[in-house]
Amino acid sequence: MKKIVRAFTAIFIVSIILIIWVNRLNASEGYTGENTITVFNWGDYIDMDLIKRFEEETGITVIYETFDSNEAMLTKIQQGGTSYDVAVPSEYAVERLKEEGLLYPLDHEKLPNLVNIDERFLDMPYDPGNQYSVPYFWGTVGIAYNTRILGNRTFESWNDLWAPDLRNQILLIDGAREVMGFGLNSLNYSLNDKNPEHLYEAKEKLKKLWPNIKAIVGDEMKMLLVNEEAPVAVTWSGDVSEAMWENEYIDYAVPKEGSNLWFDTMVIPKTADNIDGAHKFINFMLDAEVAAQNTDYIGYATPNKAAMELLDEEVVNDERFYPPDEITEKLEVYESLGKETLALYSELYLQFKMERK
Ligand code: SPD
Repeated sequence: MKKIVRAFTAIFIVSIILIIWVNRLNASEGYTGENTITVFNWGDYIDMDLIKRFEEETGITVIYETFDSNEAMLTKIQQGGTSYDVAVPSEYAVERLKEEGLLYPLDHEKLPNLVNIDERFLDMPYDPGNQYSVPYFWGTVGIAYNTRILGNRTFESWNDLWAPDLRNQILLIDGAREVMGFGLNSLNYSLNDKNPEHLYEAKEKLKKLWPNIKAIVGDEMKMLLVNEEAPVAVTWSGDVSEAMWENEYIDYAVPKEGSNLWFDTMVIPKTADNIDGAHKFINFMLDAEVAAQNTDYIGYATPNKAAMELLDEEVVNDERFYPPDEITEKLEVYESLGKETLALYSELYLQFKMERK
């Protein structure tokens, strides 16, 4: 009997030591105790079945929140009220978060699937060595147009949008950088221009576009294009490629004056509670099969080379949405403009929105 009691006591003591050791290990890796992560992404930008699959495979519960602009996302992270473990900023917002010390460096050892990303999209100027970010989707800003309604009409220049016969025919994506950007491009200025006079000139030119603007919209853009609510739209390439699956008359062009080449990325903000869980999530999204399913669902261009091999050739060979280097080289990536200039872009964009007659 004494032997049994001794054996139970030994097992009990070993169990207690193990529990303490595991708890310490978890604490050092950023676990919260509750095994959850909070993911902060653009609206309509993930196949929710993949969230379910991640939860089943890892036992980590995902709390999922969305935003509709980099500026809104930046404000939330700067305020620090919520423990976001993974966020999906675009490149210029990554630079901004880095400048403000609001990102954790990524542990590449925990991201073995990073090898799946095409080298073209690694080590970019906004994040050398991918110290803080890994690419999620990429694309351009351009003009979507409906050939059933508009016939053979083409959109080679941003200035084509100001044509008088397009009255009440145009949708704009609701983004300060996007709208101010094409306003600047239409005047042959850079979409990273910091000269307040040029910015004001762009705003005044955009004001003259109001008679042609039907609405400024967000995630509903795809649905509005599919339903032919308007025959022309300025929006992100991915929205258009997705809309084209459901409406064969939609086409897409990047105007000759130039446009924006953008990259959305996954990062771990300083607000994170579960750094290990965040790495697991990012690595999961980088898996070839997962990224292919996500791309199939979202319709945006994936930077995941291994996933591209699993996708329909027709999709990944479509140069409108997977433009080659000789086209992307002519486009501009948004730069982090600094607090004051970014505030001026937002202020002028707001003024433009309020100037509807
Ligand atoms: N509905 C998801 C939209 C995400 C688009 N991100 C593009 C950002 C370009 N700066």
